[in-house]
Amino acid sequence: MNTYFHKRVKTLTATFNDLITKRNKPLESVNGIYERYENPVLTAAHTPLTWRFDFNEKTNPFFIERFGINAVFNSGAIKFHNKYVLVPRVEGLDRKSFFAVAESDNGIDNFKFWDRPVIMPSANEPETNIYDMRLVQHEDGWIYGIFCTEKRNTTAPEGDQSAAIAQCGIARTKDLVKWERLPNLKTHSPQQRNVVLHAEFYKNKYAFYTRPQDSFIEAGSGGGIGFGFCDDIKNAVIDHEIVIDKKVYHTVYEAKNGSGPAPLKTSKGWLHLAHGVRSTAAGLRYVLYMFMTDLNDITKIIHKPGGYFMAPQGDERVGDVSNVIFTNGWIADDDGTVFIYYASSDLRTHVATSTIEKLLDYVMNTAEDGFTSEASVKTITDIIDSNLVGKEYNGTVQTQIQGYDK
Ligand code: M1P
Repeated sequence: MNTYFHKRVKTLTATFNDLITKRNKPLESVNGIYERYENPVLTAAHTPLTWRFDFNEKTNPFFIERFGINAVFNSGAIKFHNKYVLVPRVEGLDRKSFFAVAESDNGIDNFKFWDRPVIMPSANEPETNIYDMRLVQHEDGWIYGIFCTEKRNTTAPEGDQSAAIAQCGIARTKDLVKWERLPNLKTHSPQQRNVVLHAEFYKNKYAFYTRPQDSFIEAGSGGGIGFGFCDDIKNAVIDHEIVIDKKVYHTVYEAKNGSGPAPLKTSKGWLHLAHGVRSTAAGLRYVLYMFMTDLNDITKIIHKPGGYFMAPQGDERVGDVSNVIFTNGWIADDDGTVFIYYASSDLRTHVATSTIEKLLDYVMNTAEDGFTSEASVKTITDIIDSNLVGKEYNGTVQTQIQGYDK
């Protein structure tokens, strides 16, 4: 029992067990809105060895990896049977993504994958890749998985093997094991990504946040985060799509944006977490931002802080698609704690924690984007004025902070 094979099995198993039982510690929060954590909660290395290696010495004497995993990111999230459950986009070395379920007792560490990946039935149309599931416990009693389904654009010339079409896949389950695949969402947009199902009926209909787009990468005339509803989830057709949160010049959502997880209901309104994208000389930059919609009119934005809520930081900035932070999952506990699962640079999944109270304070009391440098200076001047004694600014250093007792 001391063969090369057995030594490798022992070493890799020990390393794997250390990783999946490692405690995660919160990092000091500077902005006071949320806390990041020391380690990612899921990475490629968290996927079970039994998925990747053949444990039979006869057929795999060198204990070679037979199916490599490249990345575990963009996780749907749900509290299920009292566990914090993530359904990430698991991407193999072959670039194909699939879904798998991982659970943790505390939501911040010790996430363990279930034994087998999700067997997602195919749609009645060709699809090559599936990813970015939004998990929603709908009031109709089903847990929905709303995700992106992608295939090659067969109208593109043979020489163009990148042109693709993205659409919204819909599946539902009661146990996260058996999934019933429903027909893909139909809208008038040639492409759809980042579609999210609202957890409640709206005007007795299923309501969707959409992201119409002209091509696979460009949102183009799609304009922003859209909204529409349909009568029948088993044949989901949105006839009329409106844009509720549009792209705006010189903001963090100038190039495109998209809903993150399904919005959270609070006493003040629906809290939304979304991603915004802008172009830079170094490529696209993806950050997260928040807004709130009205409890009665869920298409009406009533608060929207200026700027980003979270941006890639430190190691998060580097990955397969660098400078990206993306989210499609969060969990709100009954005590008000909110677990935000976000991915960095299309490689790994992290958690940040906050509370409903803090998020409401952030969303309702942070100044909106004034869309000019002058407006930004006005916002900061208002903060300074309320902080410092002596409202008349005469160029001297003012050190006394109003109301702060050292
Ligand atoms: O690569 C960054 C992200 O790009 C896409 O998001 P969007 O549709 O807004 O451009 C998605 O493919 C997402 O999975 C990916 O993380």
